[in-house]
Amino acid sequence: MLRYLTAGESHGKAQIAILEGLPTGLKLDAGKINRELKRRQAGFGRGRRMQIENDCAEIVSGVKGMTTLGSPLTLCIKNKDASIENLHKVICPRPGHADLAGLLKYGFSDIREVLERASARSTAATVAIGAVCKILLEEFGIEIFSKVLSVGGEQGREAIIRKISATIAKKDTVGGIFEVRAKGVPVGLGSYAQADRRLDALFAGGLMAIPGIKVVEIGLGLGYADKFGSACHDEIYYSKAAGYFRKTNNAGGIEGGISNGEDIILRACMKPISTLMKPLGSVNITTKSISKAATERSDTCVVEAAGVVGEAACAYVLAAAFLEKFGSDCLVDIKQGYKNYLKRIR
Ligand code: EPS
Repeated sequence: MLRYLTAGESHGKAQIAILEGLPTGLKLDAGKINRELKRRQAGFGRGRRMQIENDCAEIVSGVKGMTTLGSPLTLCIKNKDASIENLHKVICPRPGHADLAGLLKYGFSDIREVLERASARSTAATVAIGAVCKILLEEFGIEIFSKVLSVGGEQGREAIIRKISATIAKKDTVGGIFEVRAKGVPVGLGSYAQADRRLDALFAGGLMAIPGIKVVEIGLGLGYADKFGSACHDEIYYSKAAGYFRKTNNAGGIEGGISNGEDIILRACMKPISTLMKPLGSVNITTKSISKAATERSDTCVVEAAGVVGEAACAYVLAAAFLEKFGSDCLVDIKQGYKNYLKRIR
């Protein structure tokens, strides 16, 4: 079973990820992991923190000579801004953030104690895990991509940059929609047999767990609502050369909670970041008087970066489902089993 935990405060010493359940014999590539971390830091609309950090993962356990040992893999991304002990108190919760609910739930008197872990800085660890999962999936020809579909209702790179520039000028924030696609996924990952094994439910959970994500669509998604069945289900074809295939992919590569061999197509909507430089109304938690919400160094738009995190979340889901189906101890055995399976289903 593939599983992981992450740890780390936004301005603590580091972001940590422990990934357990990888097979032995997988050659990891530090360059590939760090390139994914760099992609997460990029995108127009990022804030000043990204000019400070230079995210880079140190592999602390689970490998010898960069080849996996089957033991827990620990990844450590050091924070350059590790100022947690010196940061000012936060007393006016930001609408849309975990600030107030977290404060009341955990019994704090300083919102700083909430926002340090609630921060999307933790997604650096998610991306490091996803990068390792991508390396595993690439051994089997599976690749994952993302792209920004819209920001603040605008489509196309130039219109999106104009929108984000206008948003920066207004001291506001803006969200949007990104798409994640996985190519080369074999038929048969996931299962209809139990709710927690359905591949669509696992993708939805993985994407929804990214801070700020409010909607997940699979394939045609909301587009199913106004269609007849005859107009949206993907007809089935067969050829000797290609095996079973479809000419359309409204299902987004999943039917009955199982991958059907077509590309996996997922979309997610991210809300605007809740730290506003022109803050909304709030309440001072010490005096209970009407106040403006706290302002913090933050980003204006992170939809592009969220797409990279979305790829990582989906890579983890696919890697876990793949290892569940084909075994998880030894890469050589998994490759043999995979070859036999592909032969059987032709
Ligand atoms: C982030 C780091 C944070 C924020 C952002 C994401 O850095 P700082 O708070 O020091 O400026 O830029 O966090 C949030 C959006 C949030 O809500 O906390 C990162 O590494 O992605």
